[in-house]
Amino acid sequence: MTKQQATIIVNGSYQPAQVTFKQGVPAELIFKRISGQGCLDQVQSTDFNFRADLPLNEAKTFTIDTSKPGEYTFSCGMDMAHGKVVIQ
Ligand SMILES: [Cu+2]
Repeated sequence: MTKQQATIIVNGSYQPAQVTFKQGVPAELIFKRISGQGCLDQVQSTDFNFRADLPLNEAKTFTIDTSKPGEYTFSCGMDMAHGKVVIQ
């Protein structure tokens, strides 16, 4: 079974703001912040239990549990900008 990956560019917003993974296939969600725009220097998800700084121009990778289908959210550190992970 291959690994799936999705990269989200953080550039004042999440681009894209929604990614989709297949259920049951190991997944990595990668954030790369390329500008100081907005308040997106931290990313967090209570659904996936992560919170981390996003250093400028560095890829930050999170392993995602894809065992349960559904819609999961992440946001900036202040919960103002939002994104979604769909597992199906
Ligand atoms: Cu924010």
